[in-house]
Amino acid sequence: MNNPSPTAWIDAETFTPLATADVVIVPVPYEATTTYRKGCQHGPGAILAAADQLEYYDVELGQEVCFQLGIAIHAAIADSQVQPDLTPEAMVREVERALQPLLAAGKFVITLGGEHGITAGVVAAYQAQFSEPFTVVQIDAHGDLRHCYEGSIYNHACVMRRLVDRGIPTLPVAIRSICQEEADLIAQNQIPVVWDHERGSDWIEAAIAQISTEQVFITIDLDGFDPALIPGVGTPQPGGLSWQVGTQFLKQLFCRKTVIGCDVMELAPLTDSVVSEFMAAKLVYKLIGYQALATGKLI
Ligand SMILES: [Mn+2]
Repeated sequence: MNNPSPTAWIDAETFTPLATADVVIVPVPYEATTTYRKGCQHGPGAILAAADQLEYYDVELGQEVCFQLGIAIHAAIADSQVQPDLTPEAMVREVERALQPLLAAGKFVITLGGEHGITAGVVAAYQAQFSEPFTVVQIDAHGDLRHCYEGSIYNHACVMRRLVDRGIPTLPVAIRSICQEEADLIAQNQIPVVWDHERGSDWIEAAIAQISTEQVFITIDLDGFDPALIPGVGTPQPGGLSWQVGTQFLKQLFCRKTVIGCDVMELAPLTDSVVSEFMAAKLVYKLIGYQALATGKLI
């Protein structure tokens, strides 16, 4: 049995060893190109600290998810505090290199950011490992489809463009802030955007029907959720997913598609509120629970 620590489902010191873990959490506390409120380099640490306060028992799944599979915490990579001069381009390569052996070993990896630009390296590692095509489902307030922003093609505002340029199918969800260049690209490439203002009662069904591949990678920019729920993001936007609807969508994705991995990005903790990191930690636990449900690991 790969039981986690009895005192915390997500404790870096007493956790399941990497070799026997089913799920590996990879913290990437990297921040260089964020443009408004800074602080996402502190996101992974805040999520892990908040996770320590969660109940093991998932009320929706009706069991202690963390005892049904082994969860390991990887050492932080591309840490801005350790490597303050690491360029975004070098970071993307470092993330890709670090994830590859984990994916080759069959681990289910959840990457924690850090700025959304990290996803370019994350997805490159999945491309190297998985020969079958996959769709990147993006929960985000912003399109992130600019070719270049503030002089860098690795800016967090460009991350989805990097994936589109590589021919990866994408499904952006809860989008409510783009520029003209992005609107033109969406029209030209016929990217099936689930606009936040157009989400009706049956949007989850319609969204999943737009996914043409069996395999899916999920990238979550936390600003895709309602900023009333997660105010601790760098560039908040009104609107977005509620907790119930967001988790329902994720559950459907896990149960109806083959989710090959996830990342949770852009948490920039506030100094006077722990709501954002607590919600992010619970979201990570839901991702683990849904993966366990979809792969038959729950009792
Ligand atoms: Mn984003």
